[in-house]
Amino acid sequence: MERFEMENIRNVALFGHGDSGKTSLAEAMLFNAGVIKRIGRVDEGNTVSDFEPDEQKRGISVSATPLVMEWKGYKINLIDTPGFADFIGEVTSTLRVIDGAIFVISAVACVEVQTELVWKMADSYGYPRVVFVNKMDRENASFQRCLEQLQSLYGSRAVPFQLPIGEEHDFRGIVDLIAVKAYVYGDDGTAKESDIPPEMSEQVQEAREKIIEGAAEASDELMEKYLEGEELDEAEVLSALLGGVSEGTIIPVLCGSATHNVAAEQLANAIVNYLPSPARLDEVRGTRKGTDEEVSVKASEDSPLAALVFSTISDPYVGKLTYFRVFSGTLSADSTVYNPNRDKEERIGQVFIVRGKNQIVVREIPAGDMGGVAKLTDTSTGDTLCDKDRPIVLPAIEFPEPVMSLAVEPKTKGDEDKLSVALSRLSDEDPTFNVRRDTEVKQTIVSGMGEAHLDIMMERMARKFGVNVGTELPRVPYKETIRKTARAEGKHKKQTGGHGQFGIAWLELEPLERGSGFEFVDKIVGGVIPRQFIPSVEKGVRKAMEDGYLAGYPIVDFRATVYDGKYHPVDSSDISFQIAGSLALRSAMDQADPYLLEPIMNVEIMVPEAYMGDVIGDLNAKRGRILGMESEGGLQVVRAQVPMAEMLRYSIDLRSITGGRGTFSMTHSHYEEVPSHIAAKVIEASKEEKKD
Ligand SMILES: Nc1nc2c(ncn2[C@@H]2O[C@H](COP(=O)(O)OP(=O)(O)O)[C@@H](O)[C@H]2O)c(=O)[nH]1
Ligand SMILES: [Mg+2]
Repeated sequence: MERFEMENIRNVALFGHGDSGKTSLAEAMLFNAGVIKRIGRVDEGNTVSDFEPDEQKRGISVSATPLVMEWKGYKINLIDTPGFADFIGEVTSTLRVIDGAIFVISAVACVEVQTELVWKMADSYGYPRVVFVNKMDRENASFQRCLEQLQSLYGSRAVPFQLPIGEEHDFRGIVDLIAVKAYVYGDDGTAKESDIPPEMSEQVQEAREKIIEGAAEASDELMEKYLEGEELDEAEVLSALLGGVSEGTIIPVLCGSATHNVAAEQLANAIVNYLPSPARLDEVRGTRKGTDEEVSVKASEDSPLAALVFSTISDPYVGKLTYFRVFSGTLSADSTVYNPNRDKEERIGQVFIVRGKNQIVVREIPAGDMGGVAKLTDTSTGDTLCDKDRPIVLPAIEFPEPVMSLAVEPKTKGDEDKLSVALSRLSDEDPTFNVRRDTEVKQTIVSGMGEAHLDIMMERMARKFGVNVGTELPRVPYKETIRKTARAEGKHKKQTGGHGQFGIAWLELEPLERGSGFEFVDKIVGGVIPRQFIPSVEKGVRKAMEDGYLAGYPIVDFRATVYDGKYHPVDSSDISFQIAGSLALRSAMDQADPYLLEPIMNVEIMVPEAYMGDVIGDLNAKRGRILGMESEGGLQVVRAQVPMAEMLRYSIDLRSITGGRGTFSMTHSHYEEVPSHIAAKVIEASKEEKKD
C-alpha cells in the first residue's frame, strides 16, 4: 500500500454493545474495499477481525483489531473493538489513537449498556462520531425506535442522514438524505441507484428539513438565511453539516445490514466524508521524561518522533507484536527508538501495517498513521516510543482497575516456573490483567475485568505457553486472636536413654489492640531458662502463631511473655525450647478465648439511581455497613464497608443487579471479628481441608 497524505487517512474504530454487528460490518467493508474475495461470518469463525482462536470459539471479539483498507483514495485504519464489558481495556486504549468513532447499534435492541458507557468515554475525548443502526433486516428492527432513543439520550444532535427502505425481512436499501438518492440492494450486495419510493416522499421531505435545520444550527450565517426564509444551497448545507459533525453538534445516523452488506459502503463513505483526518491535531502534548513539565511538538512528519503503543500481542512463535499510532515524526524500519517509560532503547526491524493477523511490510509509518512492529523487548501497552535526544512522554492510558480475582495453580507439578513466566507475559500484553503472589494465603492471584476475561487468559496460557491451570476463588486471609489473658506451660521432655531433649516454658498471653500485631517479652529471672534459649522459645512461639490455632490462620494482636521455665544441663537444646514455646502457646490459646478476624473492605459503588434499592439490599445481605451515599455526575455513589468474604464474586453480582450499569472499586480497610455462626463454618472448612 502506498503512502497517504495525512488528510487522506482516517483513524476510526467500531464501538458498541457486544453482538450489535461490528465485526460483521468490518468484514463487509473489507469486502467492499476489495481486500477479501468472500465475506466471512462470525458464526463460522472466519472473519478477518476475529482471528484469534478464543474469539472464534466464542463468536465474540476479545481484542481490538486494526484492519487497514483503502477506500476511494483514502486509507482507513479501522479498529474493530470488543463490545463485552470484560474487554473494556481494549476499548480504553483504542480511544487514545483514533480521530473519530463509529457506534454500531442493533436496530432490534437499540442503545445498550456498553454502548452508553463507551459513548461517555468518547465524550471525554470530544470525538466526532456517526451511528450505524445495524440489523435492519432482523425481525422487530425499527429505525424510528432507535432514532427516538438516541434523541432522548443525546438530544437533537442525532440526525438521520439516511432512511431505510423497508424494514425487517422487507429491508432492501436506503435513501441517502444528503444526496437525496435511493439505493436498492440486490441479493449479490450490489446497489442500484433508483428513484425515491413514492410512498416515502413525505417522510424524506420531513427528514430533509431536519437536516437543514441541523445545518442551520451549526452555522450562524446559515441560520440567518434560514430564518429569513432564503433557499439554502447544497454545498452550504454540506459544509455546515461537516462543521457540526466535527464539533459534535451533529451526529449522523445511518442504517443498514452488515451480514447482507447493505449500506456498508455508505458507512465507508461517511467515514471519509464526515470524520476528521489526523490533521485535526496541530500539536502533540506530552511531558518531559521524569517531570510534569509539559512539552509539545508539531504533529507533522518532520517533527521528533512520538508514537503511542495501544496494543501488545504475545505469540510464542512470532514473539511480541506491538501496535502503535504515530502522532508526530516518522517511525522507520531498521532504526532505533527510545522508550522513555522504561528508559530503554528498542531496535526496530521491520515495520508493517496491520489487517487482523496479516502484516504488510512498509518502509515507515509517518505521523497520523498506525502500524506494528515485532520483537520489542521492554515495551508494553501505553508506552511512548520517541527519539532518544528529543524525548517526550505521551500521557499514560488510564486503564480501569481489575474487578475480579482468582487463585491459580498449575495442574502439573513442576510447572510453577512456566506459570510465572506465562503470567508475566500475559500481564505485559494486557494492562487490565494483573498477577501477584499473596504470601499470606500462599496463592498466586490473578485479577481481571470479569469471569470471561479471566477464563480467556487461562485458555491463552494453555494455548500459547502450554501451562494448564486450575482456578478457584482466592482464599480469604482470616486471622486469629484472643479475648482474654491466659497462662500455660509448654513442656517438652524425651529422656529415654542416651542424649535426651528437655525444655519447659511458661507463657502468658494478653490481647493487644487491633492491628498491633505481635510482641514477645522475656521476663525470665534467675536463669531458669538460660539466655541462649530465650530466642528458641520465641522462635517456637512464632512458628505456632503462624500455624494458627482455630483454623490454621496466623494469630495476631497479642503479647506473649515468657516468665518461667526449667532446663536440663545436658538434655536442653535449641530445638527442645522451640517445641516448648510452641506447646505453651497452643495450651494458652485454649484458655484465652480465641476467635477469628476477617478482612473488611472499603467499597465504593457507582450506579444509576434506579438500582440504588437493589444495591443497598444486596449490601445488607452481604453483612455490609453503608457509610454514605451521594450523587455525582448523574450517578449515585455508595460507600460501604463489607467483609471481603462476601465480595469475592461482587463483579458478577453487581453486573446482574444493574444490568452492567454499575461499577465499583475496593480497598482493604481493617480486620473485625467474624460473627460466630460464620466462624464455625470457616473452622469446619479448615478441618475438612486438613483431612484431604
Ligand atoms: N440478521 C443480521 N444479523 C447480523 C447482522 N450483523 C451481524 N449479525 C449477526 O449478529 C451476530 C453478532 O455479530 P458480530 O459482528 O459478531 O457483532 P459484534 O459483537 O458487534 O462484533 C452474528 O451472529 C452476526 O451474524 C445484520 O445486519 N443482520
Ligand atoms: Mg466483534
